[in-house]
Amino acid sequence: MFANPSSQKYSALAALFAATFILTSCRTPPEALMSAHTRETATPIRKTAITPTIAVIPRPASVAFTGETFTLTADTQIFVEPDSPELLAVGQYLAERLRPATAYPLPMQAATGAPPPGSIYLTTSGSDPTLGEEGYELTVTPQAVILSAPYPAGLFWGIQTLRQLLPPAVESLTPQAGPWTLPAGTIRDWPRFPWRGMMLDVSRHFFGPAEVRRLIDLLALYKINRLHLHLSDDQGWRIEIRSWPNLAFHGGSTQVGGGPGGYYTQEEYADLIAYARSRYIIIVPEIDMPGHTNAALASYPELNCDGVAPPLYTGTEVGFSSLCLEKEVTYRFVDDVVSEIAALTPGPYFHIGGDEAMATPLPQYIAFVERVQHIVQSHGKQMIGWEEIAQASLLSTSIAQVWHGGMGREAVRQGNRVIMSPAFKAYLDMKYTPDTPLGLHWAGYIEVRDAYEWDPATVAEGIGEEHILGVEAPLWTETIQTMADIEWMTFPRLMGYAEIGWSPASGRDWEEYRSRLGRHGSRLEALGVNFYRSPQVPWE
Ligand code: TNX
Repeated sequence: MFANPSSQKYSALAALFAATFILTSCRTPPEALMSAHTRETATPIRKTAITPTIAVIPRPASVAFTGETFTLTADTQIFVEPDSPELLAVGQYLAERLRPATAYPLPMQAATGAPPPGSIYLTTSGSDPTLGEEGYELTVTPQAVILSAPYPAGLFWGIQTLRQLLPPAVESLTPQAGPWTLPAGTIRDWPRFPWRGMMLDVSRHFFGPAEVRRLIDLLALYKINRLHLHLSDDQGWRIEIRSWPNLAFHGGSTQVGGGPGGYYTQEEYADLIAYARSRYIIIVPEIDMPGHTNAALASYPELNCDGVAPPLYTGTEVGFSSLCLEKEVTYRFVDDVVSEIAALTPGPYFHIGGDEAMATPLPQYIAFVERVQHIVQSHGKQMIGWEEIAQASLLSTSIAQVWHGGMGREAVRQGNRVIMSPAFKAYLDMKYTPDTPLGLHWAGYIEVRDAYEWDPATVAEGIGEEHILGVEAPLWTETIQTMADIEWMTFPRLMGYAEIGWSPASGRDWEEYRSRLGRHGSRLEALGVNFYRSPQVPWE
């Protein structure tokens, strides 16, 4: 781990760690490591399963604790490698998470020599490249905490593990009693899938930037790395488009139930993107088309085949609206919208919706998706669409989001990758039980156990591990009106989806998970999360 010459200056510290742990070879590929960690070896490492006091979610790929501890004190300092603004930002993020509850100063600085005993040290140089883009290694001894990763994203996810190794009270925003003790040992960890997402429908009910930022912070704690924003639907258009201003002014002026709605200005949207990026989360913007477009049709009469703008819609039916696919103005509209949003979005994806186009004839639908696919590509983005898009001929870079399965197979047959969001397992708007006051139940009831006990690689016939980019849990908001509602439907089910997306499939077990999840009750409380206290979970 410290063999790289560029990390020579930390060799004293490295020797200290080498004395405590004999680490698995840096070159060992992740798959081999998984089996290595289930074998008994002759090393002095005391390997245990996650010990009763450790409750990291998602479960790390490999864990070995020594039984010793490291304790944060008023003298603890955070060091990062010099010369990297990104690492400094990650170090700053860690300091900001730990300062309120500990009330320690936790000064953060670039290290120019071996960090003194008692420090936390974040580094990318000399790290194990086989950990990949998001993997990390966290080494804790009684003397120091060393977090190392090939890329800053791995350090960021490692920090989430570090947070979860500390007592739950560390999440509090007011000073709490310590001691702030971490278990000593080594965690080597990397994700199973590159896509671990949540979708928030801000169209049926609008949620402002402050609410989205809070959600982003909660997603980060569980290593969720995509936030898909459903920015338009029949009930509301939620992003300013300068070349078509009435979309937001008129189309964004209401929501389900007739409330005032709202929209993000381009500046607010760009700020959200930057905020998410600082949490290593990519925002995926969705403009749903050609159906789910009443808000746009109401804002511009020329987008309608009969040239007449319908009234705004505040109900919850689906499948009644369609852009007029015979008119050229429709494609100019799509090009302008994609162009403006793509310019604001550094992430590589643009989601075109494409679901439930019941008011569009199928041949026209197919031609539309194929044309829009090229528009999206011309603005430098990869197209994503709900699985219905697989009826069209897809470019190899396009991605289908599976929600019922049938057409997802068609995407796979074409050689395209899929994101798994099976409604009966992964829809956050489904009620937990018949008694859940919020939500729908057309795809069934999804208790915490149902949300956890499934696997993306076996849930849909004909779709296997090699076709899957990852998992995403959508929260449709027909019945969701407040941040408290979002939290109630999202937590704790999202933690299960996070684990399905991140942790190795082997060894995933409900009984073990539910006791680990139970230990997150007080952490969620410290964060002020309004979560569903499922009777299936032994909450602490
Ligand atoms: C189906 S799933 C929809 C949404 C609804 C949701 C409610 C999908 C791609 N479309 O328009 O909000 O059901 O659960």
